[in-house]
Amino acid sequence: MKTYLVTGGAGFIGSNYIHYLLGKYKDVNVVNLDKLTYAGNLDNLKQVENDPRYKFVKGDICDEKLVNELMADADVVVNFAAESHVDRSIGSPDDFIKTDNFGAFTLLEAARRTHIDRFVQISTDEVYGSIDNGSFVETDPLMPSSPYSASKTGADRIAFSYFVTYGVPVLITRCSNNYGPFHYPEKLIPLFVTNAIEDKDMPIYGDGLNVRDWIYVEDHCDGIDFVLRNGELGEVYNIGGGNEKTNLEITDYVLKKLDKPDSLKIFVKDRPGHDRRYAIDCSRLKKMGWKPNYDFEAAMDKTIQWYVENVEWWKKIKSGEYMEYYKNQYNK
Ligand code: NAD
Ligand code: TDX
Repeated sequence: MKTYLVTGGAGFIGSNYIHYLLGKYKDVNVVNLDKLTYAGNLDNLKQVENDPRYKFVKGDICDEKLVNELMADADVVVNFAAESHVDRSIGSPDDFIKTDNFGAFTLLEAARRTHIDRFVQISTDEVYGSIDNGSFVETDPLMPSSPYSASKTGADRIAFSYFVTYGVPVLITRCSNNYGPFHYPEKLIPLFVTNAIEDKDMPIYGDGLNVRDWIYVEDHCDGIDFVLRNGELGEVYNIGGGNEKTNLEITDYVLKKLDKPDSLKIFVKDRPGHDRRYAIDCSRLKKMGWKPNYDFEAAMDKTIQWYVENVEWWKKIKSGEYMEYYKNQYNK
């Protein structure tokens, strides 16, 4: 029985990963360490909360004492915990530096003082920065351009340094943009889907021609699992969906699927320092035998349907603190 310490497991990808893990393997225990920031939501884990293999611990990855205690019983660490929204990092970067850097450092320090089998640092394709043509391979220079991506780059390289310097069994994954259930509705796809359902505006930044590569969240979880089992320690692995779309293409897809009018599209002020295009080359993982399973349109339809069927989940979020943030964001 392996014990996984999953940090940030109450967020979007972390909760999907816990469902994936408990669904796929019988012989795993999962300890979910999450601070429950605005983005952490225990509703995401209702289906597993009574599973005897699952335990939730409310706490901060920067809390050295707590992290040391939990690390002592862990075999595998998967660090999802982070401040994750680029727009918020532009408004107030401090928590990004604290959690994404000091938090990762605290976990790695604890890991080097005990024995663990694997430490997976969940990084992002944003660490490479923007690219107009072609795509980034794992050895390309890192040129992050937002406080979010810069703090994620710090964590990515701190993790690497703990492998080189102290022999912590680190693996690093850099994934592209995820979509799927339990995605906090401040990010493009869940925001636009839920706004369209409510006949509200879809605020497109700039000209809407920025490009992202989209991957269904379950494929990301599967990629992490593959890297954990087959990756070489100290190495970096790009995980991408191979579905490059402009933000306008995503918007039009959502409108068409929900049969909503074009008039919901509004063009708003651009995000400062808005990266034009993210693109990663995933041939390294492909050569090792891994590829995403989901087709983009099928997974998008499944995702849109999930938001249609789980109105209660996102309506609860789209109130209070969220609304304050949203109003300030677009000056509505
Ligand atoms: P999210 O914002 O939905 O979830 C983050 C979770 O971390 C929340 O549950 C939050 O409560 C928790 N958390 C924040 N600070 C914490 C702290 N100090 N201690 C403990 N828990 C804390 O984010 P997400 O979209 O699920 O992303 C998860 C990870 O994957 C992040 O590291 C992100 O950088 C990375 N990533 C995300 C994407 C994407 O498309 N969403 C793509 C590539 C990589
Ligand atoms: O209202 C919006 N209007 C808009 O045009 C929002 C929220 C976004 N956008 C644009 C900005 C981006 O070009 O859509 C694109 C996607 O935006 P986000 O959903 O905020 O994602 P992005 O900035 O690409 O970052 C995401 O992918 C990489 C995650 O939030 C990160 O955590 C991950 O590392």
